[in-house]
Amino acid sequence: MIAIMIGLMSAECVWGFEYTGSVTSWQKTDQYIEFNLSNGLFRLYPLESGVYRFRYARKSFSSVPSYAVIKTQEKWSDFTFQEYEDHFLLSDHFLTIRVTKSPCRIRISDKQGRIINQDDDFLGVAFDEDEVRCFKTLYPNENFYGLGEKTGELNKRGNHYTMWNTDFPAYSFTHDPLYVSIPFLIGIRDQQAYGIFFDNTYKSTFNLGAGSSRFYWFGAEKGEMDYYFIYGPEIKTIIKSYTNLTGKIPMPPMWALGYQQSKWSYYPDETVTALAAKFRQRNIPCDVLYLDIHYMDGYRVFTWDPLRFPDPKKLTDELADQGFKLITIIDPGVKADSHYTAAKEGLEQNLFATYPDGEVYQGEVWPSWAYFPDFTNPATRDWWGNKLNGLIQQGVDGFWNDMNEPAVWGQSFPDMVRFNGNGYPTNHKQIHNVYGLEMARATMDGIRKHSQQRHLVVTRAGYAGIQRYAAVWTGDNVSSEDHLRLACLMPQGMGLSGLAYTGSDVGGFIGVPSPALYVRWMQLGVFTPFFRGHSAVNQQDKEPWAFGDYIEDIVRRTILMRYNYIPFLYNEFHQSHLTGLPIMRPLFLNFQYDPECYTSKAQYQFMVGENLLVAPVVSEKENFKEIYLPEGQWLDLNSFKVYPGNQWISQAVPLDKIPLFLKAGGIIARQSSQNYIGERKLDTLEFHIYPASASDYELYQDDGQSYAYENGTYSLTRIKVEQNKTTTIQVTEPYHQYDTGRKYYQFNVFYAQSPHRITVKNNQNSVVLREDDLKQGFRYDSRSRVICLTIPAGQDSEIQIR
Ligand code: MIG
Repeated sequence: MIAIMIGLMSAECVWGFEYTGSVTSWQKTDQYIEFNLSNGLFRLYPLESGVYRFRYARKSFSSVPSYAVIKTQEKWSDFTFQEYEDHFLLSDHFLTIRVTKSPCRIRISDKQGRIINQDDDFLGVAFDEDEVRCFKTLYPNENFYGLGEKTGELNKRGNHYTMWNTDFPAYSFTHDPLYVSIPFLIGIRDQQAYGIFFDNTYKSTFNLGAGSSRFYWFGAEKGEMDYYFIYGPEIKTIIKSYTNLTGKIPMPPMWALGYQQSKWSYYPDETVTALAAKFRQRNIPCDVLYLDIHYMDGYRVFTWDPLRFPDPKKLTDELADQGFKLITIIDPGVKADSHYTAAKEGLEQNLFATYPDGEVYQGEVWPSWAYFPDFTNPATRDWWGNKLNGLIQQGVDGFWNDMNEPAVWGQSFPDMVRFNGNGYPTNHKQIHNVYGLEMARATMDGIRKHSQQRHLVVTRAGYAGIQRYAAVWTGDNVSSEDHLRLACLMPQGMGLSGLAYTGSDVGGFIGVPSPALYVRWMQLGVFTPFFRGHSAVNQQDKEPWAFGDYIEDIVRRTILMRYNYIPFLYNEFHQSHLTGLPIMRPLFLNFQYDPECYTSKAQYQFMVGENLLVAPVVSEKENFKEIYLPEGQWLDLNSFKVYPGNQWISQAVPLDKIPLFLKAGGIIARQSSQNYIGERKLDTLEFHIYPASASDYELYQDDGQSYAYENGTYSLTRIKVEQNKTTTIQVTEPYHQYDTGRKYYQFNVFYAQSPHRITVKNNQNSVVLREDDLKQGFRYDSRSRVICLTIPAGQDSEIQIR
């Protein structure tokens, strides 16, 4: 009894859980402040204003480098640190971190003294054998977002999540876990946000108030309690900081923004060329075709089935002639076959994961028994990249990494299987969640080494940082309304978690969509970064023409629309590449202080970039959609009606309609549609403008295929709009190291009444435009109230409308 009392008092060990105890001594180094605790160690790393790393261990800190964090710690000392009698205070520009001595607990407040986040007073950081946990006070009005690829509503409060990459086909609306683990969380209270990134690759848990209203906690079955706290209060600031740590998306090839068609599986080669021809005959745009596992010789990676695909280079050449790219699936498992080159090489060079006694591990997957490349071994990654080069030389344009959780039949890759761990030998427990990340890394490194052209990598599994290498698709979904809704929600949640390039199997992987479900999914796909139709084996066809002429016609126009938006979307990808912000965004990311944007109903709408609001119909039956318009004025791009914001409106949604709204001040670059990206040189770039008092837009362009942009070969076009009595539009080209080949700018300006006079000035002259003369003038469409005028590109100009 006495012993228990003492245990409780000192709060170090209570019935199994051990707590970190009290600060016994401390010291400050260049990089961190280290506290010796009565029952553990604690290091606090100040990284930059508002960003701190908290690290706890029982006895010693591990030296294993992070798989996720690529940013090295910079010298930063713009903070003060002081010891007081019973606590320490660390203060920077935004925050005060209070570290109490006994017990050692953290409390983080802003400069107004408002508590942002704090440890549970009693529980704090705890260990139970190998297990580590951190308990945080849970506030009644606190909600949680992020966590990467998670099902259910965007708000994760009240639920319990596991991070353990799992192949779970036909998952339900709330199933957990799935293929990807992103242990990054955004907490929001009173519309003020902070982020926590728990960088631990072992199986981990986020309990966000499931079963307790006192605390939320995150922890892992092993490893360190190692987390980054990122102060907002802007959600955007948090995502930028988080992706500063873990990386941003690379610029994809521009064709990767086009429509992509997949199926398990298209074969033989004539089926693939016929499929390509069908898209062209029917004038349905498409850029990429996929080969699923049947293209290989007995599921052996890096090989082709000699009967189905006797001449791969001929196939890729023929596809290239028709404007198609080809992506092949690449699974990690290497068939255990003594006559197979890849297996022989891997064994000879010790590139596969092994049992602790040195025997090479075999797991059963598509090729039957297979070896698993140890992608945490640099030599394996190098070898893998060289193997991929064979396919690159055959004209393959990208790789689709599947089964890289890693999945094996039976879903139980043995715990004790050994991995190199990039020089820190370890086992599957620690590696499981980063296996897909390291495979994608090997793939991207191989591409960069062997080709001057950008290729696309698509992955199913991943860990924090996967955005650096690959687009992520949401795996084996179902042709159902629930999954249409998930296809809207999951990419939004992933976008909050650093994964900007995401999408779902359009139409659903398993099952048969109703025609209406298929159309609605396509419409959502147009505004989802990764836009690919896919289908499981032995299903009814799901290509755009599979549902009859009427549906085909709607789907054609839907996909054409995607192609109209390519300049805008490509620019959004570039923005994301620079900032880490998502392309497809929950409303509350742009309108953080509007409570309505957090409602369940509003989560079935999203923003693309800053000003385009998309309200996809996520039902196969409904004829009306209620749409929330946040603050500002909104131009309905279907009816050209203007709506004031801060209200819900209801709209009829006939099957061919995608509700779309442009915010006042919004500027969008578009172009005419094509059958595929780069089909012809488009000499006109369109700007669609809804003028507000003042707004601007910068459009980034490059060749869309090489890495020349990294050395400055790109161009920027800037549009500045001001509206008072006159509407002035300035277009400048402040940077043009890349020749866009653009001859004209076409401006489409929403203007409430017929304009009196429009003048265009450039360096040489000033011209008054005539109405209804598209060459020397403008046209005003009194129905849509849009002025359309075209001016030569390649020079700075100013348009004045009165
Ligand atoms: O065990 O390659 O998620 O897209 O078509 C199934 C066959 C393996 C799962 C992927 C799916 C792909 C399928 N794969």
